[in-house]
Amino acid sequence: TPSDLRDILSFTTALARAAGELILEGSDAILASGTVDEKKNSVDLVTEYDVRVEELVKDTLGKSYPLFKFIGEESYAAGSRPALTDEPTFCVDPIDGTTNFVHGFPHVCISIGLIYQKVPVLGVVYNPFLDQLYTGVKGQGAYLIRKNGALRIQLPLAKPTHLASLSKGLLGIEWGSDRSGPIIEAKGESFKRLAGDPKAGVEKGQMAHSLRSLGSAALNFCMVAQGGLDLYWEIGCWPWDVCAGIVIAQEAGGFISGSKTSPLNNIASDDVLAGRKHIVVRAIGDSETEKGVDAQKRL
Ligand code: LIP
Repeated sequence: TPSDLRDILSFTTALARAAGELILEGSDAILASGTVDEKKNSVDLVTEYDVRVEELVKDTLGKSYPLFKFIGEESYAAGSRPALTDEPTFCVDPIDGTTNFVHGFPHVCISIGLIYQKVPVLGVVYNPFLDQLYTGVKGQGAYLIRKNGALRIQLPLAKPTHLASLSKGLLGIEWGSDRSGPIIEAKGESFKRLAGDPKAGVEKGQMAHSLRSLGSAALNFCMVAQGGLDLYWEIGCWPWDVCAGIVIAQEAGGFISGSKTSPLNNIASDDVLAGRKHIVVRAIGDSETEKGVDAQKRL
């Protein structure tokens, strides 16, 4: 119920702040020691703090919500891979932006999402480095909470005239952790087109104002929610990357699309696009926006 969700929101918000403390402590330790491990390849990084933060979050949630299921990035890597069911399920990325974390680039967050009946219904994203706490609850709005107060975030509903097309946008893109030849070539082509399509004629202004890579999927969604990014597009997201951010962006009035419509339908990787609806439509085409498309073919 809405009141259950409000209770879970206060609980997960306090938990995100506690996790944030551990992330800050971990940052000092990791920058001093340089102890970083690789998962699938040399750009897919993990540290002992990814695991420690996930343990803290998983144990704390487990004590207060013993009947809820849990999907987490590090538990998944360790082999705990529960199927997504209709049961309430927490979906957690303990450190989203691990590469930033190990380099001391302060776009790093803990991302706690809740899925009910296979739909993301609650999201808490906290960046302890910049004191940015974003929350979203289905039907109850999205907020940015900082030391000096809470701000409801809501994208303007009207079509802004300054963004008549993708070409005038500030677009969030990510390099991801799969840098194999065909993937990086396809992405590179798309990025090149967005940065200045040679066929459209750069001189005619057919290019995005610029591209940004924040290095954290969750914070990309939050930046869309806040209006700082006009579009966020990534290929290869996992449920814990997107769950909380989807709720925050949607509750701020954003629109989400992807190759499976809901990235959570597929426990493996997926494409995701988030932005104001007319911008997502412009990116991938009217007829295909609702059902979702292979974003790589379009952008
Ligand atoms: C990362 C994302 C980042 C994306 C990477 C990865 P991690 O999560 O948030 O935006 O490009 O593929 O999923 O590994 O830092 O939790």
